[in-house]
Amino acid sequence: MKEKIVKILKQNKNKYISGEIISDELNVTRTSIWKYISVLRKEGYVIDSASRKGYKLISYPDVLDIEVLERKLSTNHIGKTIYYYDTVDSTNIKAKNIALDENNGAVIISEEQTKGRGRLGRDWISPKYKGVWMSIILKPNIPPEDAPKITQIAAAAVSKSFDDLGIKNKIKWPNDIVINKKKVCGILTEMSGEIGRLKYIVIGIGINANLDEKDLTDDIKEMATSIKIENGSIVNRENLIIDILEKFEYLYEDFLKTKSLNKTLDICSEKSALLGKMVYLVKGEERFKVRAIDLDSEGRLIVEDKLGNKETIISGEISIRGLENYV
Ligand code: BT5
Repeated sequence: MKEKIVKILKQNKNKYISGEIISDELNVTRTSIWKYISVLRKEGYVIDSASRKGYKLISYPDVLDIEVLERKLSTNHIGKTIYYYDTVDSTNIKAKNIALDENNGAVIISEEQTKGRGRLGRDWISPKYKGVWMSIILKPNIPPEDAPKITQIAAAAVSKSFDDLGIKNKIKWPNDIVINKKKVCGILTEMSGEIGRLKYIVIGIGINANLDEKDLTDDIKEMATSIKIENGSIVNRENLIIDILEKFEYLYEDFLKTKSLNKTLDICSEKSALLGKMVYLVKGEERFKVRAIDLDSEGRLIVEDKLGNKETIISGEISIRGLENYV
């Protein structure tokens, strides 16, 4: 019902439409229309009301149009089933709850997360209507230790989609996309399986698309930003999601077919914020100064210390920091 009222209000944007006309059209009482209008106002719709004239829609939040998204998406598997929510605890939690019974490629998208998670149990801020908070369920026939490769595929897909939308960005290995040295996107890969047998992988992608300064808490302000803050204009989230899912499918299918990450690694190397730079490797309380020199064929980071000793880093428990800034 709420959606139907919104539709009528949008058709009459900037002019008054009487409660009576709406209630006749939808066959409900004027009191219930009034109740729905109150709910909509709480959700961020600005609706003027005037006695004897009715309601006038002034502005509305940027709600995802999933029908448009589904219609435009031209993938074979990824996003063929989309679960769309107004609010959830975490799209990764939702995905894990249904993964065993779901098809490969199902996608969970929410306008808001109340318990969004980063790696190592960190919080992920996910304000309503402002970001891309989504998870993809995958059931590839690969060994569990290959799961981090899917993180690289997702990072490459997001980075290339940003490029296509004219958003300058870099990939900060293993799971961040940064703009002007600050993080706008994080990827959280989780899996379920036994030794040698993978049941499913959930790839969570969080993008600070249209967050404003006030949405970023003090503890993350130094390191985090949004596309809107950096570019000064609102991103169309539907287009962004479509582009990411299509690019992700292309790289993911290529990886399964060829058993090689080459296409992904070309992008990850070209767009790397780290390669060639001195960085800190942070392992718990310890940190080591090293130079990031390459990605190996498995998507792991190769670093070199000042004595020339090389080490290959797997993504797990490691964080990378720039010597002065986040990157
Ligand atoms: C990540 O963790 O980067 C993975 C984030 C994954 C989020 C998605 S949203 C959809 C899906 N459902 C979930 O519950 N999660 C996934 P990590 O590498 O631990 O990075 C966390 C750090 O990123 C923080 O400490 C901040 O410095 C920075 N950051 C940037 N934007 C942030 C935001 N919106 N909220 C919290 N931290 C943010």
